[in-house]
Formats: sequence, structure tokens, C-alpha cells
Amino acid sequence: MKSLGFRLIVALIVGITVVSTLSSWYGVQREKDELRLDLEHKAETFSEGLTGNAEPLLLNGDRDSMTRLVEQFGNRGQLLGLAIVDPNGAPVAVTRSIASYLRPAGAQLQAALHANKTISAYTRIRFRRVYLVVAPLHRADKSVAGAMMLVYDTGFIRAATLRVWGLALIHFGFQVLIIAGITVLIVRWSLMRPIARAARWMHALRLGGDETAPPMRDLDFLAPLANEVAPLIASVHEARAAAAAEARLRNAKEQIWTAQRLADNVKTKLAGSHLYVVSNREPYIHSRGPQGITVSVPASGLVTAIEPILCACNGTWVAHGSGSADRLTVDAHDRLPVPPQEPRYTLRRVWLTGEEEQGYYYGFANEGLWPLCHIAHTRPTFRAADWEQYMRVNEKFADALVEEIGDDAHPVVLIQDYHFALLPRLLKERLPHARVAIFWHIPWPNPESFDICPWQRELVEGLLGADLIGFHVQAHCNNFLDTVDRALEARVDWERFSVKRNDHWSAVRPIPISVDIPLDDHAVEDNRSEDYRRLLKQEWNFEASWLAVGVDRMDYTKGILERFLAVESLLDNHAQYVGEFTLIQIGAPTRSTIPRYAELQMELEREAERINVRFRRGNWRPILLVQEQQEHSQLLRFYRAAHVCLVTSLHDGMNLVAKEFVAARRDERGVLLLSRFTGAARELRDAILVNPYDTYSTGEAIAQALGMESAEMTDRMRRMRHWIKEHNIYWWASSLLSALCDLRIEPGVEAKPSQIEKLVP
Ligand code: GDG
Repeated sequence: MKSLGFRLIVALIVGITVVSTLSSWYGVQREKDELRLDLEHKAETFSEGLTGNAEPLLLNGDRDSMTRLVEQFGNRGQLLGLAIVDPNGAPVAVTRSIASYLRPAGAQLQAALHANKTISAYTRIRFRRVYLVVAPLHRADKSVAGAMMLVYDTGFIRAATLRVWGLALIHFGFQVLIIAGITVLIVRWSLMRPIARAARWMHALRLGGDETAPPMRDLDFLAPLANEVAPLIASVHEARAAAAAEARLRNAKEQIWTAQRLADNVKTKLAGSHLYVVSNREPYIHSRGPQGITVSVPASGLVTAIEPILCACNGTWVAHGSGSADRLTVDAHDRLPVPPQEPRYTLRRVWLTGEEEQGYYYGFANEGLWPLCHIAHTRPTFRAADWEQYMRVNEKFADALVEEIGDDAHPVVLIQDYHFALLPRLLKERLPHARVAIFWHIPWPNPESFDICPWQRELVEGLLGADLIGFHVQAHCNNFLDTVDRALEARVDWERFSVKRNDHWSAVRPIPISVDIPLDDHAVEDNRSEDYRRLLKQEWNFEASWLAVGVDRMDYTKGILERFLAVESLLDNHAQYVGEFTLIQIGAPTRSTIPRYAELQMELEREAERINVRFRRGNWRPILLVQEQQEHSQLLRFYRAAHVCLVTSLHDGMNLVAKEFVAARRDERGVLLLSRFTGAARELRDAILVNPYDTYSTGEAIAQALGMESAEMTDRMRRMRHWIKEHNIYWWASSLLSALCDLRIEPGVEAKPSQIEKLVP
């Protein structure tokens, strides 16, 4: 680093020298030119005036007057002296000081006399730099009667140029000093410091520190480099942790699913086949903003669940390209490798027109099917025009899939959710050899409720194109089979939980989705949750001794309003929590163009405000409604800070937030309050189960959670964590894929549903 500083300084000095010399030389030339011009102008004016006086004196031969004249004017300013000569150049009158100059200046004198014109020249006489002007003197007939010579001292011009050079030298010296100083400081502060910081950060990472995100503020210009290194080191850590976990699990003979085990399992199960996942929402959205193109991960349970499977087996995810810069980031085939930091699979984007998106997504899927399947007292709206778009978009996705699958002989396709009920059949009709599963992430209602849908037959028929239809819980499977029984001519095999229609078997299975949970799992006995609480309180500027958290898309099925009312009931009935208890509600905006969602958003704001106004004291308020999507790492901080997590859905297929909260609590603290109407309630028996419609009881349940004995809290949390560890996201993915891959499917031959393992523990 020292030699870098030295080299920089030398290079800068050479540069400054060249620039300074050139600019000083130019300055000196200008100064010299200006002074000469000034002198020449003065000499010309002066000689013109004087020749007028001298001519009559010379013609009259008045030597005395001429002598007086040369003595009188011969010593002014830079004028050294004057001389008047006859036509032969012989002196008539001369200032004493230049008497000895006449001979050396003879050539100029003769030239002016002969040419009969004024001659001037810069020359050197007797070691002196002078400026000579010789002007002819005339008779009345304009013939030459003699000449007048003026001699100026030009030493002052040289002195001035030397002064300019001197100043430039001083200037140059200062510049060198300042620039050398600045260079040393820049090298120290802007190069050596960031490099030292980066080295410290990398060192900490290498030794296993958990702050993998680079400290951007400190790294300065090395930040882009750090951005590349961070994911690299994170994957090394991941690989190390996975290897250590595998080794530990092997030793303990535990059957816990890890990403590595899933990857191995998926590879074996797929036996060289390719995996294709289809969903409406894409895992990465590119948007144009003031800082250029940015990429974001949407708030959705699906991305959390599906990404690890695709990463494990390098598959293809087909999804709607909805971002404003999505088209700018794909190749000619509408594909791009993702995750952007460390590509592990391919994202294929499908483009929809505004009309298609409106009808298929906002209209049929979210104003029709979503409320139809969730019993949450919001009326479904079915419009024929929306249905048209729903069919068209399902066909569009079928085209994209067929294109992606190409001549793949053993494609395995996982379709996600209620946006694509028709896709399994559309795909099977064109690619009968494909293995197709659809996972329905939302509840399936009872047949009477589903009967409301004018196109229930087409939807059920579309779904039965799949070889496997997955739901979160058994009750949804039962409801589906009941609906099939009622809506179609099909053989429903209740023993094997399968349906036969047109010679094709579809197996129907409950496979509850889950989350990733770290395996390094001795309880972390520290005060981190205290720390997280303190930080959050500072960051969001509120006071509270008891903290509850709610994390949801702002959807009417999530029971957020009921949650607020339960908080109000808690404060009404347990005055000790007034001034002490705060609910932080993260409400990620969602489907805001649908009127019901816009209404809900306003209702939530109004209710939170009403309750806050009722109870507010100083810097304390009972509800903090944060209406913006948060980074995943930020969500983790909320989960870890909370005494209690409130999940009060009115109806929910699973609810991943409940599981994420449990997964985040490495300290085995915190209480989960969970709606009975979620799929998660079937698994997380150690949560406090509530009926969110009963706001009084829910308020009491919050009080119970806040007052829970430490030992009971830990017991409950430990058991829930144990369950999720055994039934984590990798378990879900592997169960889904195994169920699909284990089916025997030959076109025209009945699949044998009995071969499907029983999946639910
Ligand atoms: C359906 C079913 C089923 C929320 N806010 C933010 C954010 N989130 C993440 C959560 C969680 C997910 O979104 C929401 O999970 P849910 O389970 O409530 O999912 P839904 O979106 O309703 O999805 C549901 C699920 O599919 C999976 O099958 O469980 O029953 O309705 O992961 O963490 N994530 C980020 N910022 C936020 O502000 N980053």
C-alpha cells in the first residue's frame, strides 16, 4: 500500500509539473507580449511627437536647441536617451547616456535613412536589452534630412517574466504539497480503511459469523465486490451447515428432511426427468424505479415454499411476468436464470394483457374462487367475461408449458393453486405422458357452497386432469371428493381417496405445507428477544412492555379486524395492559384494485385509529398498523421480539405465518395464538386455539398468553418446533413429489392409487 501511495504521488507530481510548466510558459508569453505592445505603442506616439519638434531645429542647424531637446526628453521612464543624426548618420545631438550606442546601432540608423521609414527593433547593446526606434526627419520636400533615434530599456520586461516564473514555482510547490497530502489521506481513508474493513468482515464470515450481509456503509467502493462475495460465502456456510446437520442426523439416526436430503431424494425420484412448476405469481419481480431496475420477492407463502424445491433440482418455474421491467430482463425466449444473486433454476415468464389479468386474476380467481373457497362472508362475484379470460389464460399457460417441455419424455409438472384449475386437463390432453400434480393452497368448501359457482363442473373436470391433487388438510380432500361426487359422473373411491373419470385416476391427498426451520437446535439462551424488542421500539418509536405481532397480506380472510377488536376487549377487561401492551400489525398491501380490498384497508385504518384514540397514553398506543411490505429479515426480527403472535384467520388453507413464528423462536419462548379455522391448527396443537369471531374469548386468550408460566411456554414452543422440524418445507416438497412420482401412469392404463403412500402422519 505504501508503494501504491508513492507511485500515485510521483505520477501526480509529474502530471502537475507538465501542466504547471505549460501554463506558466503561456502566462509568461502573454505578459511579455502585453508589455512589449505597450512599450511599442508608447514609443511610437512619443517619437511621432518629437520628430515634429526636431525637424525645424535640424533644418535650421540649431544645435543648441537640439542638444536641449535631447537632454530634456532623453531620460523619462524606460527611455534611456535620444539622438539626432544627419543624413549620413553622424551625430548632431545625443543624450550623454547613449552616446556609446550610436555605433552599435549604426545598421538600424542606416536602414531607416536609406529606406526613409521608421525602423524599430529589440536588440542587445553593451549587454543591455534595449528597444530601438529610428524615425527619419524630413525636409519640406519630404527628402531625408536626418534621423532621430530613441533607445528604451527593456530590462523591466525580463524582470516581469522572471517574477511570473517565480510565482508559478511557488504555486507549483504548494500544489505538490497539497496533492501529496490529499493522496496520502485518500489512500489511507478511502482505500486502506475499506480494504481493512472488508478483510475483517470476510475474516469474520470465514470463521462462521452470522452477519453475512456486507456492512455496505463501511465498505465504500468495495460494496459491489462484497455483494458478490456475500452469497458465495453464504452458500459455503449453507453447505457446511447442511453437511454438519446431515452428519448429526445420520449419527442420531433422525429422519429429518434437509435441503440436501430433498435434493438427493428429488434427483432419485425424478430419475432424470425434469421438473416444471407453474404458478401465477413469479418468485422475482423486476421493476423500474428512480434507482434503475430493482428486483423484489413478493409477499407470498408460495415463494417461501416452492423455491427450495426448484433450487434443489434446477427446474423451470413458469409464471406471469407482472413487473414493469420484467420484459427487459428476459432473454429471447422469455427466460431468465434465478435467484439473481446465485442462479439455480430458470424462470419462464408468461405475458398477459391488462384485460386478461383483470378478468382471470382479479376477477375470476380473486373475486370469484377466493371468496367461494374461504367461508369468510364476502360474497363471490362470478362474471361470464372473467370466466372467458380465466379459460384463455389457462390455455396460454398450457401453451407456454408445452413449449418449455418440448420433447422431454418424462416431464413432471407441479401446478400451484386456484388460478389454474383448468390447466391439468389442458396439459394432459396435449401431453398424456406428463406427470401432473396440482396443489390447491386454499381451502375447498363443502359441495353446497361450491355449487354456487356457475362453472363448477368445468373446474372440477379441469382438476381431474391431474394425477395428483393436493390439499393442506384431510377435510379439504373430503370436501373435494364430495363435490366431485355431486357435480360429475365419476367413480369416487373413498377407501383409496381417488377419483376415476374417463379412464384416468386422480389421487387426492392431504400434504400440509410448511416452512424452513434451522436445525442447530439447542435453545439459544440469551436475551436476544429483549434486544430485538428494544431495537424495534427505538426504530418505530413506541413504548410497550408487552408486544404482540401480526403479519398478513391485508386480506379479509385473515381476520385482522377481529384481531383489533380482540385487543380492544383485552384492554377493556384487563386494565393492567393499558399503557403496556402493543400489537404491531404488518399489513402488506395486496389486490388493492379490488374494491373489497380497498374497503378493508380503510376499515382497518379506521378501527386501529378508533382503538388507539380510545386508549392512547403519551407515547403508547395499543395498535401500530404498518401498511407496507417488509423485508423477510425484518419479519424475523418482529417474530423474535414478540411475546405473542396473533393468527386469527377466519378461514385459511394452512397459514405459514404461524409456522414461521414457531420456526423463528430459537429461544423456545413466545406464545402462538392461532385461529381454529386455519390448516395449521390441525398440526400446531400447542398453540392457544381461538375462534376469531368470538372477540371476547380471543381477548381472554391474549391475556392467557401474556400470563403464561415460563415453563409451560417453553414446553409448548418446544413441542411445536419439534413438529415443524419433522414436517418442514423439505418434507412437504418431498412428500408431494414422491406421491406424484410413485404413481404408475401409462396413457390408457389405470394408475394404481393403492401405490400412493399414506402421507399424513
Ligand atoms: C396461501 C393460503 C397457505 C406477509 N407479509 C409479508 C410477507 N409475508 C409472507 C409471510 C408468509 C406469507 O407471506 C403469507 O403466508 P400465508 O400462509 O398467510 O399465505 P397466503 O398468502 O394467504 O397464501 C395459505 C399459503 O398459500 C401456502 O400454501 O398457507 O393458507 O391462503 O410467508 O411471511 N413477506 C415479506 N414481507 C411482508 O411484508 N417478505
